[in-house]
This record gives sequence, C-alpha cells and structure tokens, in this order.
Amino acid sequence: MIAATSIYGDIFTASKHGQKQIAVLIDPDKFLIGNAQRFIENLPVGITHIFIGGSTDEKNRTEYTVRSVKAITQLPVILFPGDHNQITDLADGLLFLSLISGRNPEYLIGQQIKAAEKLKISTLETIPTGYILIDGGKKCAVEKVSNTQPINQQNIPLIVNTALAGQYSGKKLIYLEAGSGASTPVSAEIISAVKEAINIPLIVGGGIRTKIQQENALKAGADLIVIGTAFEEDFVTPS
Ligand code: 1GP
Repeated sequence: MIAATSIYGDIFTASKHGQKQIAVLIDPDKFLIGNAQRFIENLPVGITHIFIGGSTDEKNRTEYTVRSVKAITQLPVILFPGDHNQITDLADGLLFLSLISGRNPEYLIGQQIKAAEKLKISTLETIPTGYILIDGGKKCAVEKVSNTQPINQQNIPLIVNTALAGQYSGKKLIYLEAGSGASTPVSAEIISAVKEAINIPLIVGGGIRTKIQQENALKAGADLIVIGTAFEEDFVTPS
C-alpha cells in the first residue's frame, strides 16, 4: 500500500491517472542563491517538483541551496544527488539512485552503502530509483564522473530490459537520462517502449528545452519530465 500523502504516493497516483508532472532541476554547483526568489517566481505554471543535485558539488553548496529554496517554495524539494555527500535532511525526499545502465559497482551499490548510515537516522523520504543513462549526443557529466557508458538510443531492447530489471529489483521509479545539456533528448520511441514495459512511474530528463520537446516526452509516456538547463539561463554563476 502506498501512502497517499508521500511524495512517491503522489507521483504514483498522478501516473496512474495520467496526470503529467514537471520537475525543475537546480544544480547547486551553478545556482546563484541570490537569484533564488526570482528563479522560483519566474517558474512557469505547472511545475510540480524541485529537484536539487548535480554530478558534482565541489563547493558543498547542496545543503545551503536546499535551505534557501525550501524557504521560498511549497513545492516538494527532492534530492537528485551525484554522490552520498549531497544528502541532506533539509530536503523532503531523495531519489536513491542506482546507475543501472552502467557497470561501475561504485554507482550501483558503493555510494548507496556510504549513504546508508545517514539514511538510517534521516527523515528523508527515500525513493529507490533505477537510473538509466542514454546517449544524448555528447559526453555528459554523469558519464565522466561515473566512468560508465551510456546506452545507444538505437538499442531499445537493452534499454527496456534494463528498466525492467530495475523494476524487478524493487526500484519504485525509472529515470531515463540523456545527460544535462544533451543535444538529443531521449527519443519518443524509447519512452513509449519503456512505459509500455514497466508498471512504475517513468521520469525522463536531459536536453528537454522546448515546449514541443516537453510535450513529445509526456505524450510518449513520461510521467514526470526534468528540466534543468532550459531554466538555468540568467540564474547561474558565470563559468
Ligand atoms: C539532468 O535530466 C536532467 O540530470 C536535466 O537535464 O539540464 O538538459 O535539462 P537538462
């Protein structure tokens, strides 16, 4: 039984009713806290979740970012961490990611073990998530940091079987990731094939910029799409 008031319960129920959801991803490495208020105020109608995280957090800004964002929004704030150091109790929930497209034990179970002690005493809602990296047309941060290979967009059977293996392993969400700033988002064909195969909610992100790309991903079967880069302009620290 899934509690109706939990973050996961809400995502699950929305998915069962065909209600589409959209998360904005904030990368603490790039986000300018001074702009947080304006950033949140300028978000378009229809945003349902704030994700916070990135492949790296070199300046240790995750907790500060979560605190600042939580102070100005009622939307659920969910951690999307690149490693166990980015976990903070100040958020509402945690995508407890396993990079199941990869073959690097550190991102399949190593980081999760490192997080376990903290999670045992945490109030965070922890949501087991099968994270599948798909080739988005350029080498992305996840690929570099995890030292794993993305799956080719043409290899739909492998993508579907990976998602199914995640579901059978007990993951509650599947996240198809083309990588932040991807030049090619996950194709509609992949999204519909995975959606048809699994019976848990499906998240899709990476390279979704335009309204048409958003609609394509949602129409193909994504229950929740994640948009980072497209909302970042004007709100990030100059690189
Ligand atoms: C990356 O899926 C997210 O982890 C969002 O990607 O920054 O390309 O929107 P973008």
